Amino acid sequence: MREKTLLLIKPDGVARGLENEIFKRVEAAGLMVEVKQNTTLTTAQAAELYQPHLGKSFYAGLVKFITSGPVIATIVSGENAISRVRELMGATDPLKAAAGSLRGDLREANVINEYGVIKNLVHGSDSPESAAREIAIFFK
Ligand code: IDP
Ligand code: MG
Repeated sequence: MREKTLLLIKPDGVARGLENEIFKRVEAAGLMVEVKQNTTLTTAQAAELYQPHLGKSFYAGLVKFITSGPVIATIVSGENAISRVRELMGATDPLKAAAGSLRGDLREANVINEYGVIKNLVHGSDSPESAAREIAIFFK
């Protein structure tokens, strides 16, 4: 099924200048980066993005980190784009992410940041419902 998903390059990915490498890998996988938006999240946008994590011990850190600097929000489309972007990203913990995945190949030595949050470069929607909700945070 042809799908759209939100792929967001987080502040650590932008600060390290990894956007071209990330987009190259997405396109090499046959997916299309339809639109890109350079932005910095407001606290309200961060709260919406991370609404499923409300109540977790690392929630406050998540919001602080994602609003701490510029990000690039994109809509990626293609056949099974949601699961394929998740595969390209790799596991949440970069130390467990497979070789060949973005998080595995591009990880830093220290994977926890000053907010107590796992630094893993990218966010990708995890279901069709999340994709619709998350795309709407950035694209009207
Ligand atoms: P995902 O990004 O692979 O979908 P989620 O479980 O949705 O992972 O978590 C959202 C983000 O929260 C992760 O990308 C990571 O930055 C952070 N995170 C997840 N679990 C932990 C944790 O146990 N400690 C600190 N940060 C975490
Ligand atoms: Mg998630």
